[in-house]
Amino acid sequence: MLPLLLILKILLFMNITRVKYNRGLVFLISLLVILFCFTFIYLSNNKKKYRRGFKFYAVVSAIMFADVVYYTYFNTLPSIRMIKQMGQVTAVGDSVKTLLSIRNLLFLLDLPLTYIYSRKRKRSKNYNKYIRWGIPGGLALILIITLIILSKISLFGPVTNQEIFTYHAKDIKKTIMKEDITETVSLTGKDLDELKQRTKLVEGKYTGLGKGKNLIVIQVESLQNFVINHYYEGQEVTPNLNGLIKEQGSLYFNNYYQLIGRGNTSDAEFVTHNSLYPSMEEPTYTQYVDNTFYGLPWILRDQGYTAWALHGYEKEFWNRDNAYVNQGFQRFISQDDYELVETIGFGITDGEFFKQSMDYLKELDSIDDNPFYAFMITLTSHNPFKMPEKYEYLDIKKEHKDTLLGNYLQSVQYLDKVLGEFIEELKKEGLYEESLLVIYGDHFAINSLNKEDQKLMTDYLGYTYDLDEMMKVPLIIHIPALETNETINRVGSMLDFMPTILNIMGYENEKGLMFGRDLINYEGQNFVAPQTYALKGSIITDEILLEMSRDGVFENSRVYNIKTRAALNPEDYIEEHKMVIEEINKSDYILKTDFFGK
Ligand code: GP9
Ligand code: MN
Repeated sequence: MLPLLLILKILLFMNITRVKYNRGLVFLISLLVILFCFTFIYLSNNKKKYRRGFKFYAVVSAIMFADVVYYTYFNTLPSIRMIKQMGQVTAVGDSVKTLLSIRNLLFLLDLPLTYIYSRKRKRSKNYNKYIRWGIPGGLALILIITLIILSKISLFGPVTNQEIFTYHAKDIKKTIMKEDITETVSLTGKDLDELKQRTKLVEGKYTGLGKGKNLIVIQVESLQNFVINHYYEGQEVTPNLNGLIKEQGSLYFNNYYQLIGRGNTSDAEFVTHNSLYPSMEEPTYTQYVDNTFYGLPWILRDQGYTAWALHGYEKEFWNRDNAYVNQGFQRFISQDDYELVETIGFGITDGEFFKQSMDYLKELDSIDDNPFYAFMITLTSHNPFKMPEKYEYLDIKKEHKDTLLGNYLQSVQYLDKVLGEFIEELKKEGLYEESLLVIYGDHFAINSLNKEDQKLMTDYLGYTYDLDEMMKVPLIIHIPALETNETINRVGSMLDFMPTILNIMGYENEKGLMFGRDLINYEGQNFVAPQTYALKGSIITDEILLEMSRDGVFENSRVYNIKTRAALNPEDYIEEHKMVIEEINKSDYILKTDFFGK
């Protein structure tokens, strides 16, 4: 019975993880592995064979469960290296509950019953050695031959990228052998020259307008771009953000994308501050905690600034307390430094966070005559976005009540309200005119890869809710000295933030290297190279989005025109595809070799 149940679970697993290509072969490999393991256990003469069979069954069920939970969130299977990170995922608390759907739990729910069943099973007769060794041996042979054939016909990668047992086996081998380092190209002299050239400050539009001003950057949890200038049933969702965008001195980047890896929110911070690609192996803040960096906080410190980070959650989360040191922050104001007078979800409400942070900003301002950099990370608008009734300001229609969308809009409006109050406080304290104010979203809130959520959003927005809309976050930069306002619609991502803000502030990046571009002055064609949700090799330009196929075969990729949504031929974008992989590899090389530390 257990083999049969496990085979059914494999089918469910393939369904949840959306195995699309070579389904038959993927299934065949899983089947052979399962049959081999069970015949090996059951045909033996071991007294405890049924218990062993159950153990195998339970372990595989648990792995499938962990995989689908991870997949539901990240659209990719986890690496063994993520085990260290499991604490982070569970700490996400409420959001984990939403991930523990009945469908995912099906992998575990039967375990108590199957356990009892296995304990009750009587030992069957002994098998002779031909059966005992012959059957599992034969199956192992078929499995090996199949894998050899697959590699001969170039299907080994595509199949094993999707098949559970071989995926994990490959991953473990890779981790033990530290194989990925060989994947990274080294930087040639030419590459280095090109990057140095790219990193240079080029006088242009708005250069130096913000020189000598304080910098206040607010990274807003789950703030997507679609809520900007958006009305829900006639109700303006973000009146304060919209007001800020219309104000003189504001730049609004409306074609700006998230760029994150395994470290989610913390990678948004990392990429924003360093203009390097995030790691896809572990959260960058963990994997490269000891590296030397030369990002925005450091550059500003060299200009005499004092750099602090403020976030109302546990300081250890995402390893921030350790990582911030080498990121260049001199002080981290974390949960320990706030009075938890009011909490929602994770912890302190954004309202309280902003209120109490004002005192810290004043303290920061009074340190010396030099300007400061304050990096603030909000918390309340985190999945599952459920707000207490008193903070539900929007009238939500029945059909959206208690949906992800309805709850999300409520939490965004709350954020907008308390942010508006914070801006008023900055004005009162005389800080507004003395500071550049930056606001951006860290990553998506509603996952377009989840069928139900995608349908909900598509029905609501009236156009297909796809990866482009999902990954787009707003970026707003307010510059007191700027006498106009502007919406910049060229494509860009968090990778481009540092060059963009350094141009506005007029500071040269003398010791570091930046992979992004100044979104105000760069003249060539820019691009975005995501690695999560859309896998490595994917690219977004002003016109198209290419989503790299999950089986690793470029020809199976999906390309569409972002404006018309028309499907395009991937072959026409092979050069772009190769180029983004090279870019990411070069950036990985910098991380892996601790380039700035040498
Ligand atoms: C926790 C917060 C949330 O400190 O930044 O992280 P997330 O779950 O969005 O990555
Ligand atoms: Mn986040």
